[in-house]
Amino acid sequence: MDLESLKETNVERYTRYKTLIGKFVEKFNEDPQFVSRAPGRVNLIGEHIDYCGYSVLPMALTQDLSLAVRTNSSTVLRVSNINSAFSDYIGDTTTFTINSDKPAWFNYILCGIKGIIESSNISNLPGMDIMVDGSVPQAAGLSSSSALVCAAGLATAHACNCSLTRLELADICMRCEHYIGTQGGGMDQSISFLAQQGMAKLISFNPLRSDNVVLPDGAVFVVTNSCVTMKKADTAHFNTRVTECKVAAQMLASWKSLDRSQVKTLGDVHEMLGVDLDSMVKMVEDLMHDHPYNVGEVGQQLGMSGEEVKEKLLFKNTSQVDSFKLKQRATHVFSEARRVFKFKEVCSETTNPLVKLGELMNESHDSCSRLYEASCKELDQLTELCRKHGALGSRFTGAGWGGCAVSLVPSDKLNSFIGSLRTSYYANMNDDEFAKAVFFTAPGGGAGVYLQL
Ligand code: A2G
Repeated sequence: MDLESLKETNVERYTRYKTLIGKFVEKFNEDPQFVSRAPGRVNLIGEHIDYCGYSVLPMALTQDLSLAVRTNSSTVLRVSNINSAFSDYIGDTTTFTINSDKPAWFNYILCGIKGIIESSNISNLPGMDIMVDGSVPQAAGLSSSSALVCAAGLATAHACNCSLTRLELADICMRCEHYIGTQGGGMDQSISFLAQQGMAKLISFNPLRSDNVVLPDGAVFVVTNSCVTMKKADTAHFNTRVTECKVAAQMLASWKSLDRSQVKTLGDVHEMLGVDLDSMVKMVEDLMHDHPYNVGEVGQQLGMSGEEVKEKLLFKNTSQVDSFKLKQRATHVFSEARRVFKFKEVCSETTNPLVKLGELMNESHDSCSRLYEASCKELDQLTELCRKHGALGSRFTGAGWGGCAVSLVPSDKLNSFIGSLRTSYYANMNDDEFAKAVFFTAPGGGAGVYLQL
């Protein structure tokens, strides 16, 4: 699509891009050749299960990360952000390195570029000048970082004329974000590429696919920011949970005498046993004890020394972890996977689906908070308030430990819901801040490129 056609279809985005282009010209003294954009997402249900191989159910936001881009005749890579709080980056497309110890914002762009270089065997990537504008709230669980990876991956693919499908781009970007160090699943990058306007998506993995989910009428999904910021890559919380799930999968495989070399995720164990999810929940209940496992106990069961457990099952930033709540984490994963399928089923029911969807969302929050310990007191308080003020269901969305909640609110209660939150959780905010912290959007479309003609 060319940029000018946006004037007809999306004047707000068109105006925003005109400003972005203006900033590009100010910085680099030339027009950009194109703008690549990738949306953030709100996950409706299916939290912390994508990296265990299970399907999740997000929708894309209309907010996105947008990059104005021009290739240059050298190999110099210059990245700038219209928000001056983000420092400039200057590097070289042939020699740049990604810092995963304390990743600065532009490292997510480098991940996207590296992903395309490696997957498409590009040896002569030109230099690029890039100006970034983000409208996804940051460190809020709405996937602003993955949107940046995806927009950069798409820009690089476009700059190099690589013809890749959306599925291929999603697959490349979900892998290359691992260069940053967090071992996430592929939900964020997949919905960013595979989203379709007006649809939520059931995203499934191995192989990656997406199925449309039409959300029922009569209610809206409202996003509310807890205002507790959470940068996944800055703490070991996220990778600790990934580790616990990996260890739980190995332990279950060992108890069930499966070939452990074939088992990477809890989903693998499930698939190899060929039973249903109810049976998996029951199996965890029967086989695992409530108190945490330690490296010694894990090693004993798996026939490994403590050092081997650390080497084979832990990540760089979880190497000190010696307490694994395997029963709680595995119970969350299998029961959450069951809730995702139920949610999709209920979406197509005609009789009163909203109440059931709300219940599933509440159960999901409870499980994420109590069993997975990925919530925080502000998110627990906020979801509680949302229910009190009329939401049929409310849960945190994204990685957790801060960030946003998503609530299912009947349309006829929307005004009173927003009004009550304004005077309770958000009483200390001004109107501008409140408008950014609480919003609802219809499902947005996926990533794309606009040409500057
Ligand atoms: O937490 C993050 O958003 C993860 N994304 C995503 O894959 C998923 O695991 C989610 C929790 O459900 C990244 O790590 C990029």
